[in-house]
Amino acid sequence: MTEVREVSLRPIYDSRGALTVEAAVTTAGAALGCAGAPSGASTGTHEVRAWPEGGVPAALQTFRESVRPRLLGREVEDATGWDEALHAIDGTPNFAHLGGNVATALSVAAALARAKERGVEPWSLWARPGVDGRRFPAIVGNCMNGGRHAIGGPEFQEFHAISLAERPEDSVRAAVAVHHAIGKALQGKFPTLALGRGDEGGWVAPITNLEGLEILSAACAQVRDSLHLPVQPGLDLAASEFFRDGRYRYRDRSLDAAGQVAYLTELVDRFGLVYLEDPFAEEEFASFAEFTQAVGSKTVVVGDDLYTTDPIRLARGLTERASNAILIKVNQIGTISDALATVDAARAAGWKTVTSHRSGDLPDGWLAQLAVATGAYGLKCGILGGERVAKLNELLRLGALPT
Ligand code: 2PG
Ligand code: MG
Repeated sequence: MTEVREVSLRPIYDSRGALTVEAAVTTAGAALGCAGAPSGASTGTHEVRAWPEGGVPAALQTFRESVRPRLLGREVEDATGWDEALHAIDGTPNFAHLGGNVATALSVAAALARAKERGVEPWSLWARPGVDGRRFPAIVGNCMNGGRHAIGGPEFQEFHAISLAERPEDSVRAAVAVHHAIGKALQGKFPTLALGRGDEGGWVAPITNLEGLEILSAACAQVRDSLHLPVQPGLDLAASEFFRDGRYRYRDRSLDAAGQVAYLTELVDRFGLVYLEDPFAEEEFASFAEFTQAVGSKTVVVGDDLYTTDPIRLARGLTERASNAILIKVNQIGTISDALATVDAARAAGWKTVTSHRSGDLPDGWLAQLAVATGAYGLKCGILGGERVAKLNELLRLGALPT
């Protein structure tokens, strides 16, 4: 029995300079767990409310007045009880009173304090049945940014290196090498242009979707040849962002649902895409299902805005066979316990899970722990930039632990 002696919340800034919060939980045994809440730009409609009315200042006030007093003295070992208390204190179905980001920071901070108290790695507290901590996820590494994460880039939001080597030291090396190779390719293509990087640390350049795919697949091929490591191209389209009045609106074309299915099926074959996230808008379960039927045997089809880590939306996806994988973002649903319940439902159906950062994130490593704990297919955390590399470095640390 170890009780929570102190719990605090303070304002901090995320990688985009947006105000967010960091929670700190201290146990009676002086174990301290700290976690900040990340935040999205291309958020799904069905995510829990990130902040209450009044934003971060209101969230801090609510915490001081009505949350902290009800958390002090709780048993830190009772993970489920802690997360249930957050729901009970909030009293709404979507964390509208506390803010889902406050709940996320408090849920993760308590888990990290629990791990410290026990002297174990956090993954072992979150481990799903059959997970032993020695299987590591692929890196789903953002190399080029577009959409809402980059001004002047392509419509597709994220161009990924899917780095599939078994050992983190290999998968991270290959992902970083693809990022570097893309930088060189872009410098060659635009010798006089000042190139930039987007919200998730991927390159931004004035290129089309197809040019982006050509550069990405060439960089992956180059790294496969030089390092002899498995790395393949993938995409997060975040298609809700360019879906209006029933059509996917690109600069050079406008496609209905059937057109989008045909277009993406062709891209999968042409570029050997092994990963496609949110290829359709967030309510388009039928299009997802049609596409998964067509390419699901060779490609990981992932729902992000489609599911928002919500077990009810996942259940619909399972019934309709809308995809074969789900993205897991803790702050889409609010607590670690809720996220793990969704992971369990996906795993029970044989679906893959991908543990994901947000476009506004923090230099914390716990996401890598969660990916390992849940036997995730992928850790989606970007590649370069302090808040991205922090997660890769945590994975490297876990990979280097003695067996
Ligand atoms: C996504 C995420 C992270 P955001 O769409 O998958 O890459 O972006 O955090 O802006 O929702
Ligand atoms: Mg996404």
